[in-house]
Amino acid sequence: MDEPEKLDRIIEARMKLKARFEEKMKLTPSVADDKPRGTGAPNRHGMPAIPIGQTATVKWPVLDLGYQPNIPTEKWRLTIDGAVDNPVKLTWKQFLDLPQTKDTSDFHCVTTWSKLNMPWKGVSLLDIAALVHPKENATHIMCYGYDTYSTNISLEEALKPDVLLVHTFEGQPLPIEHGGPVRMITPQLYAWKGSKWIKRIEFLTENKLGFWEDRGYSNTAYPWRNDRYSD
Ligand SMILES: Nc1nc2c(c(=O)[nH]1)N[C@H]1C(S)=C(S)[C@@H](COP(=O)(O)O)O[C@H]1N2
Ligand SMILES: [Mo]
Repeated sequence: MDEPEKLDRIIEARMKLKARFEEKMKLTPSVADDKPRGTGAPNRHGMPAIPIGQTATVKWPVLDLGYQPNIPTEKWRLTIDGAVDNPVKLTWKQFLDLPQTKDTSDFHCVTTWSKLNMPWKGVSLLDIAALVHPKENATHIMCYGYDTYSTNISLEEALKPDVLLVHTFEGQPLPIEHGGPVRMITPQLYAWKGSKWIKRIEFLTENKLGFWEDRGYSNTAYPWRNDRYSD
């Protein structure tokens, strides 16, 4: 298959997926709440810049499980499988050959710091999904890190256009301590939903709990609802 044709297919699949999840996305709290909790000027989704209980930082703290895997790009692979028609295992080159997206977004850690206006570059999860074709009954994903981390997200959150698998921050390769060579970001949810050192994305037909979700953190993680822990 030649490259323009491949790109056309991804774009067509992307539009279909967008249409399939559009209504559900519009109803998610981080865009739909009419009384979001927080302070500061509205962000691009109409939510206050600083969610309730958060403080803006300039520094970028590092959080991990006490181990930072070092994966050279020649050895790096990203598996995308589960409830999909076309499972893939991407090499670094194949990953960089996918459509690239630049975006500037905010990062809200559940430990109460927020870092605003972070310039990223990477591949949108929507384009990854367009490549693998989720089955009609797929509802969630589980993301796995090279450090044994895992975290679950619903598809109406994961397929939002600002959810990216980033390899570049401020024009430089993403540092290892922040999850390089590639991590996920979820600007509309607490940042634990974005796996650093991402290794595998599994599409699921029912929700499962990831590492922190299994230890009392919220399934849904909505910053403007102070939705930190499960009830
Ligand atoms: N693989 C992996 N991803 C992870 C974590 C982790 O320990 N391992 N920590 C999460 C948490 S709790 C947060 S707040 C962010 C922190 O990202 P940072 O260290 O780049 O600030 O990554 C999330 N993703
Ligand atoms: Mo966190």
